Amino acid sequence: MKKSQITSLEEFQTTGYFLQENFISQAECDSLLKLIADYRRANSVPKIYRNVKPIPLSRSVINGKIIQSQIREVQKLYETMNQVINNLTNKQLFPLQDIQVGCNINITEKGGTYQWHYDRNAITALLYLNKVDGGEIEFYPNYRIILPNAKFSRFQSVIDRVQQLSFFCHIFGKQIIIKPQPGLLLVMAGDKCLHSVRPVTEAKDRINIVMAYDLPNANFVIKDKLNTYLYSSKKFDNTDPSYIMFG
Ligand SMILES: O=C(O)CCC(=O)C(=O)O
Ligand SMILES: [Fe+2]
Repeated sequence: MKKSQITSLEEFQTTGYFLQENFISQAECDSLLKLIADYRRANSVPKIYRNVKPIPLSRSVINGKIIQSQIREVQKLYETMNQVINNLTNKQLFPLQDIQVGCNINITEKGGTYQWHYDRNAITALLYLNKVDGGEIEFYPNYRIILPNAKFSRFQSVIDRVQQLSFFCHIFGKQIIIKPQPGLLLVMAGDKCLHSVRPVTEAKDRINIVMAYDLPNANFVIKDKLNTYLYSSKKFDNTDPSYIMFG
């Protein structure tokens, strides 16, 4: 292992996240932004709005199936990033089996936000392609009290709800706020790190690529409900899609 790799691994293991500025160059960001703009000129991109408190989910998304078949450069990036993630975590992780979810392009317009949540998967890499006013990601690394083998259970949902109360975060969490900038890479343990996106305050879209990795046998029992919630404009009942709720 290279020395820089060991340093990054230690940093990731102690802090629960990893940041690298200029992971890709401005020119590479521009070329990815152009591909995304070309796609958007020819296709409509669904906007997902879920009126949850205190921060709604309000963003448009190009899902992984489209990326795989039509935006090949982004798909290649998802695949090459896998090695970076494995070096950083010292684990053998893989792209998600659920292609729709594995790699996404999030487009957040003025006023848009992303609700407080944990990701379903173990490791998430966020690559920011541009700079906007507002739109900071706010997160609490390695914050979640996670139930072994019961990450999607009703009991886990109770723990998560308590931990998401703002006074709880302020007392027990370490708050990190990161402004998007072109080429910035943020890697986090997505299922342990509580995170949200603050409102974009200028009339320009915030654009980033979200890449998810996990063990090959990772099983997301909440998959169907959560996918409807995150990717379709269908109405959704009140139960939280991140958990299995009986009765
Ligand atoms: O856009 C971001 O900075 C975070 C997005 C996110 O958390 C997600 O898509 O799961
Ligand atoms: Fe997330």
